[in-house]
Amino acid sequence: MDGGTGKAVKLFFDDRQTAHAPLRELHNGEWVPFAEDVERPRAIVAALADWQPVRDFGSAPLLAVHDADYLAFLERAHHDWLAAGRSGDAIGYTFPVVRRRRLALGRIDAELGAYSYDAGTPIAAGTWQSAYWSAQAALTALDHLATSGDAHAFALCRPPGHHAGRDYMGGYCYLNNAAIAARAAQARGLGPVAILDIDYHHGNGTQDIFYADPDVYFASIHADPCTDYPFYWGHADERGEGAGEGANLNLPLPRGTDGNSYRPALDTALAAIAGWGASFLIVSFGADTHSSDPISSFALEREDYSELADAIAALGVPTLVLMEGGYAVGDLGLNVAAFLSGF
Ligand code: OKP
Ligand code: ZN
Repeated sequence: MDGGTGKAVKLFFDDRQTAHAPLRELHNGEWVPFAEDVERPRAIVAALADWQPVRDFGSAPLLAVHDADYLAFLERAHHDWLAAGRSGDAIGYTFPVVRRRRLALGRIDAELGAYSYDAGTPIAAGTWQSAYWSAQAALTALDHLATSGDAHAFALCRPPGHHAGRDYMGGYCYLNNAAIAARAAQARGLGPVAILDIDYHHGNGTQDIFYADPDVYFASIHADPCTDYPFYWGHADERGEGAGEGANLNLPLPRGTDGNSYRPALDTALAAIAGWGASFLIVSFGADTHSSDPISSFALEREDYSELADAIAALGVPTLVLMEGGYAVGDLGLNVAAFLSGF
């Protein structure tokens, strides 16, 4: 705990996270400018002072979550795309649905489909570099918590991570930063670890990674997947499986949810996390719950964010905050600052 000293939460970001700059994405049947734009991290960096350097913890912590063949694919995909005579961003268009075999196929288009579940996650020249340093930012912030005695830290993860699974990308996500940090926290003896996902969208990748795992609790508050991306995950009856049964909590909320109607869900999630006995918390924070978000439909306001953070901090466990979504670039910096001010 901070002990009421009021010192600011340490912030972690690396400029190589801006190398990732896809041009466009397929959205509701149209090509539109890529919403997960480099202006997002720039706006957050500009709104807050005193950023800390990111250290390189190598690929071992990534391999604790992701398959080696998937990581190798991410690293070479854009090169293979160019080698196939293409230009621009690598993007798939054929996916191995429904229940097709896992085949080792060489053609880049087949690989792009096999390692993703949507067409909203292009791979540009700088994608691997940015995804790698985004994960390292999370690991550096975790290391800070493990060694400093501080109770809270923030990694400006970008690209985000919560839609990425063990062997797939999706929803602007390539490496699951929260899962990578959770495994690293366990390895440092900081567990039991809980992940609280308060992005507008369900964190399907994080859910999948820990679905049968009794040692990481996952709670997510998000737009009802009956109406919103990612549709096929995030329903309230998904409670984990096998040994992980009961360690997954989905709290879907309707479009239009504002701060007042969001708060009971947060209290439910926090009570569940406390009851489960978490001693370390990772927050997947999305500011796309804000009323001004261009791709989302909740109605939280800036002042709600400091109250959410205040409630989370009241759990009294060390907490690593990781950035996920938030696309209202004009409001984003101040919304993130408001959230962090609540700790
Ligand atoms: C990422 B995060 C494709 C349409 C689907 C994906 C939304 C991903 C949100 N263009 N959009 O959770 O904020
Ligand atoms: Zn989101």
